[in-house]
This record gives sequence, structure tokens and C-alpha cells, in this order.
Amino acid sequence: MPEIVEKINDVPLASPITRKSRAQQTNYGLYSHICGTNISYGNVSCLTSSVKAFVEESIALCQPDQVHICDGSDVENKMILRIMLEEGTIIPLPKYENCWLARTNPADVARVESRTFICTENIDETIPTPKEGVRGTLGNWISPDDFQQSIHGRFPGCMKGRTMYVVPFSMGPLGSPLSKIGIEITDSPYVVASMRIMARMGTPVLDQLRKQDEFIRALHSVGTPLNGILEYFSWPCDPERTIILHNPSENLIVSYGSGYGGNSLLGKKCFALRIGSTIAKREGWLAEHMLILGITNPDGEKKYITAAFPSACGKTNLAMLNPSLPGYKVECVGDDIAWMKFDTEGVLRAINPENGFFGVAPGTSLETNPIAMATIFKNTIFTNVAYTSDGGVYWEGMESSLASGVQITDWLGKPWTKESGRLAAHPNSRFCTPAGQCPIIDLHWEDPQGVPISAILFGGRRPVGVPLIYEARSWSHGVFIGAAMRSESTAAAEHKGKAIMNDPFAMRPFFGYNFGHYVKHWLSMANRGKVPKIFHVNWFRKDSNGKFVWPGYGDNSRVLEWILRRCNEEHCYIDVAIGKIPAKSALNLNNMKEVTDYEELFSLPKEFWLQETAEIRAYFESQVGSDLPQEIYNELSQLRERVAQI
Ligand code: OXD
Ligand code: MN
Repeated sequence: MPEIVEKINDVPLASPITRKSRAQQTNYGLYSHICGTNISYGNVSCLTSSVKAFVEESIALCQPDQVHICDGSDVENKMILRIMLEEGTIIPLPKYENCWLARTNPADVARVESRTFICTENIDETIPTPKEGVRGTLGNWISPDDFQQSIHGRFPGCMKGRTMYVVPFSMGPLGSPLSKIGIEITDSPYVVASMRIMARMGTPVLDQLRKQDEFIRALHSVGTPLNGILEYFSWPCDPERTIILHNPSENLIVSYGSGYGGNSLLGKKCFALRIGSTIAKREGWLAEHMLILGITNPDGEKKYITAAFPSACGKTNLAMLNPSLPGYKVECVGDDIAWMKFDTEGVLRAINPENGFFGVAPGTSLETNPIAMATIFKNTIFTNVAYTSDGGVYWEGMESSLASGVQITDWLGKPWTKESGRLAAHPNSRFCTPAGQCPIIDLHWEDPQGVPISAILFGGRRPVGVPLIYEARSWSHGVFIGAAMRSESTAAAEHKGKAIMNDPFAMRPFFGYNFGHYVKHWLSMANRGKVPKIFHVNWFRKDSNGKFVWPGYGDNSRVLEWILRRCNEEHCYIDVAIGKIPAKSALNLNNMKEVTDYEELFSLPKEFWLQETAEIRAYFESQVGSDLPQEIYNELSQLRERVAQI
């Protein structure tokens, strides 16, 4: 038996069939009941009356066999791991310390944007009205009646024979004025173990709730397939009927049918972004799909930057940058989500509401992100990566760290070699790892006040036409740049191919309310405090041979250096049609391994930009229409005029 399994063996456990009697066997339960249902673990007296009411309603609806109230302890975690091991949901990875591999049903591998809905009384609270005959792409609305019907068509009795876990969690450091609490109810042990990594979870959260009885309700079930046959017993799910519902006015999230990532770890996309953005609008702050990093220059001056890139476009890599510029240091606050609010001095401060990284594995390597590689090989749950005969993991990009003679099993459980002609790891395979383990985690990453933000970056994968970096001319121009963001699609959701898609603010799949109103809210931030400078970056420009013109990764520190200088108002730029770009001598290209051509990085092909502005206009007019503030249309017209002069 691998040592790793022995280590969790000290926790007694009943087999799945006799699991009902776990409480008696383990003495962890209090032998009490809630709604006539046995509590197998945890203490009902810890629940505030409103949490208890939510649990009771959920029991009545889902009819679980037993209830487990999570305390977040180590003992509990071992129990959950044992359950997953017994059910075949995870396998141990003895090469590392406390690491596990989950392999999902191949029909449940990514966020399902087409089944993700926001419920409001009126449709225009949720989505802008597209032009007649055009299909809206800025979110999906569901009426209150259909919301109820969707729940009642799926949830009654869906947890029969299963354990219902009650997961108290905090997004953001416990007790921070910027943090918010949620209660996720789920029937998935994988969700419990992952939420323990991704959020602050357990008894301390219940203690905090007694001081502030206010929380987001989040109900999740992997579902019961209608035909009753679980082809993949180890990963129950109901892909045919998957649905992810949000009701902002009730602070309620309901998710059914998927056990995967953003569909099931409800603190992340559902709470921190979709519901979060609606709360942020009400309360006057921003909930954004952004990494947060701190960068210190050789003089010891430190600034914090946030950056919004679409899913799987390198946020984790930038957040953990290993600068190639001597004397620079980057520290990581977060890699996916930022909650930002002005403090009483008018300084915009950000917290990372998460507690872990749920990063895309393929492409992560000692060459591309050595810091991530130094983070993820302990206390980590990997999902849908390949595994090796020496008890480790493997994915595309890890070729150079593969020991010879090692055999590989792909994410589907089949033997794999480089000649197999298929991917070893699913392109959206992930690591779920505690943020605190990151060797460059910022000293202030859990500061309840947040860190002060000096610059906001937007960016995406743009193979043609878009320069390495440009700075917005003003706040409203910057908001326009965010609204006009476009990027090649990636594997993080169900989209196929490499089409250039509009992904405004990298939030297209995550808006909790009408995008036009969201832009208005962004514009209004300028009246609330000192707004940071806004930049657009593109690491992915290619030359006519299809080769990247910028090496990226550690060399992105050269771009950050210029940003820092601009934050100090240095005159190191030139004005061009689309904004400010580094003056030729201002971007530090010294000692680069590859020769890099300034012209190739910064040329502005007139034809491209004429077409780009026309496409942005077509997008705004067909998708957002009159919901988009006039200020943004004005910015577009001014850009078009400047481009005409190129
Ligand atoms: C993510 C995503 O999982 O953006 O972070 O899809
Ligand atoms: Mn993301």
C-alpha cells in the first residue's frame, strides 16, 4: 500500500454501503438529527438559525441519507479523501506529498457557459438587448418561474442514498471588511476537499457568521442521471441536465449536474464573480476576473498591479512571474479574482477572495512557470492530468522533467506515448493547490485591508495587429479598452476552435448583470477615488511565419518595468493612435536571449485597426445597443478618427 494511503488510514471509515453508521464508528458525529436526518459529522448547534434554515430546506428538497457539517479540520479532510479513494474518485500520487488525481467523466470537463443563467424579474437587468435577429452572447437570463421549475425538475430526492455536506466558507480573509461568507451545500466529497483548498472553510467561518449573520446560499448536487445508470460510478454527474443558476436578489446559487471546477466550487466563478459583481455594483466596488501581483524594482519601490486576461491566457504565469530583468522581484497575491474597493483615503485596494489556485496544468513547466512547479507538488488535487508509473503526474509541457523508462497513463486511463497522436492531459486539466504554499506569495496577501492598486492591465491572445503594450489615454478610454477586449478562445469552457472572441473585461462568462450597466459602473469609479492607470498587453503577437514575436514569461518583467515608470509619470512614451506606447529606448530590451524587433512589437497596421474598430462597433451595436454608455461610443469614434490618420 502506498505510504500516502497509509497516512490517511488512521481514520476509521465504513465502506460506502455501511457509511450510514460512520457516526457510531468514528465518534465524530454527535448522534443528532436535523429534520429527521442523521448528522454523521459535525455539530448542529454551531449553525446560526438562518444557516440551519437553509440546511433544513435543502434536506427537505434533496432528501439525503445523512448530513455532514464541515469543520475544515485535518481529520475531516482525511475522511473525505478516504471516501474518494474508496469510490475511485481519486487515486494517490505517492511520488509527492499528499497529492491526488481525480479523473472526471469525460462529459464533465469544463465550465458549461450555455447552461449558466442569471435570474432577475426583467431580462434587461441581466443582459443587454441584442439587435433584432442577433443571438446575445453576454450571458443567459432565466425568469423567476423557470428558475423555480429548473430546481423542481432536478433537485427533489437528488441526494437519496448520499451524504449532504454543509460547507461554510469565506471568500477573502476571515473578518476582513472586504470578505464575504457563503454556505455551500453539496453531495460531492471532491467539492468539499477542493473548497477546503480554494476558500477558508469550516468552523472559524461559522464562528464569524455568529457575528454577522449574512451569507450567500449555494446549493450543489452532482445530480442523478434520469436513466439511473452511472456509467462513471467514480464521477457521478448528469451532463444532459446540467444547469448553473444565480439569483442575485436572493444571494442564491444553485448548481446541478456537474462536479467540475467553476460549475461546482461555487465560491469561485458563481460567487466571487457573478453574484460578487452584483453585490459590488450595489455597494460601489469591483469584483473582477483579475490576478493581483506586487512588483518591486531594484530601488526597493513596490507597486501592486491587477490584470484581466480571459480564462487560460496566462494569468497564473504572470502572477508568478520570474523576472528576467535583474533586481526585480514579483510577489503573488492572487491568480484569478480580485475584489477592489476604495478605502477612506480614496486608494483602490484589492483582496484575493480565494485561498488556492485552480490553475490550468498543460503548459505549466519548469521553463514557463517554475514558481507554480514549486507550489503544486504537495497538498494538491489534480484533475484530468495524465499519471506516470512512478506515481507522479504528466501533461503537455512537462516533457523535459519526464524520467526515462516511465510509463504514462492518459487522463482517460489509457496507456499513452508521445506517438499516440492524442493529448495525455485534458487541455482544461487543473491543479487545485493552497495559495499559501506559493514560494513567492506576497507578505500582504491576506491583509484584511487589501493591497493598493497602481495599475490595471487588460489583455488577451491576439496573434495579429495588437502591440505588446499600450496605455489608455484616460480612465474612460481604459474602460473602453476593457469593453473592447478580444481574444482567441481556449479550452476553459465548451467553445471549440481558435476563433477570436469578444471577451469584455475577461468577464463575458462571469457578468452577474447587464454588461452595459457594468460598464457604467466602471466609469462611475472615477468619481469615487483615485483611479489607477489602465494598460493593454498582448504577449501573443505572431510574425508572418506564425512565430511569436515576444518571448513572454520572465521577459514580461520588461513590460512591467515600463508600466512602473508610467505609474511614476515618467515621460517614457510616445502617443500613437490607440494610446501611449513605450518610446523606442524606453522598453528595456537589453540582454534578451532572442533578438526582438521594436517595429514588429509595436507596428499599427492601418487596415487591421480600421477593421478592428469596425468590428468593435458592430459588436457593441449588435450586442449592447443603447445599454452601452454614450461615453464608450464616443471613445470608439475618437479612436476610429485617430486610426484614419495612421
Ligand atoms: C477558471 C476560468 O477556471 O476562468 O479560472 O475558467
Ligand atoms: Mn478564471
